[in-house]
Amino acid sequence: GTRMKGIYSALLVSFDKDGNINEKGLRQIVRHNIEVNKVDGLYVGGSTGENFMLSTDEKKRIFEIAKDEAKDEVKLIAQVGSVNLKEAVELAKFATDLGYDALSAVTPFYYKFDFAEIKHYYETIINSVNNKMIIYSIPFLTGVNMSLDQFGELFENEKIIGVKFTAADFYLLERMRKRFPDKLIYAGFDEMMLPAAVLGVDGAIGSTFNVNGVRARQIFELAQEGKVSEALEIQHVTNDLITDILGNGLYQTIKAILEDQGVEAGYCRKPMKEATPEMIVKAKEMNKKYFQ
Ligand code: HMN
Repeated sequence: GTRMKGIYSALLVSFDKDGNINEKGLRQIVRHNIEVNKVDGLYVGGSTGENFMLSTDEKKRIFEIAKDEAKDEVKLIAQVGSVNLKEAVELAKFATDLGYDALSAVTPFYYKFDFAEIKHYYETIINSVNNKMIIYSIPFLTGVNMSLDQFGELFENEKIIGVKFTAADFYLLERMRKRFPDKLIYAGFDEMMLPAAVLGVDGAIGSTFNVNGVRARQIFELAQEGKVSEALEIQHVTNDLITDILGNGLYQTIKAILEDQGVEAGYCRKPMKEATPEMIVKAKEMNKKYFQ
């Protein structure tokens, strides 16, 4: 478990204007994360990867390209979760065969699955492969809120090694940290990284690290050293950036900033909209303000 700690970019995927994977651009995003953002790992196939709008073959192709480009330079987590459980199992096997260090799966969404169903979903995926599982909890998008006891029940399975906690419930986060000291907890909201780090998370997984990975690491490491006010200064700058990004369109803006830095980050997949000229102008201003 400990070797999986650290800062992970939730990997963006480059698409061309027609919504096809741009392999060259995807490889550039991987390289940029390793060389410029200096991340410890990549979280592939998450929300940021526009994963839930893709076909099974496209998801596999992205796992292949990311692994082929990153090799063993950084840790790789494959998000394989899907409401189609058979697809999730297929992707889990595929990513495991490629050599991914761990799997992650979003809580099954859309239908109101009860906890027994959620538990069956995780057990089915992880028992089909020789790999480890990180629960992906993101209640604001899935509507699934699990309790401390329910996390505890899932964590009884030794192969379920942690959780990506994309929530603002710091009470629950503190309770989890105390009760599961040996499980990996990753913070999922970049704008709340400092309080999560103070509560002792093991790492963070975020979309904005694709451009802001260096500041993210500073916040995390300063917090771990107990230098909270120094970390807060960097969180303030980071949150000025995140506020600007969220106000302009999350993934479109991060991609446009990367484009301005010479990385072919491309378009978003429909139904996500294309960045307007105004959005691109604002992204360029952000690149100038925060990265030059
Ligand atoms: C993923 O699955 O791609 C990410 O790990 C999700 C990550 O938690 C991001 N959440 C979403 O995009 C919904 C955050 O990095 C988020 O984008 C950021 O904190 C800005 O709100």
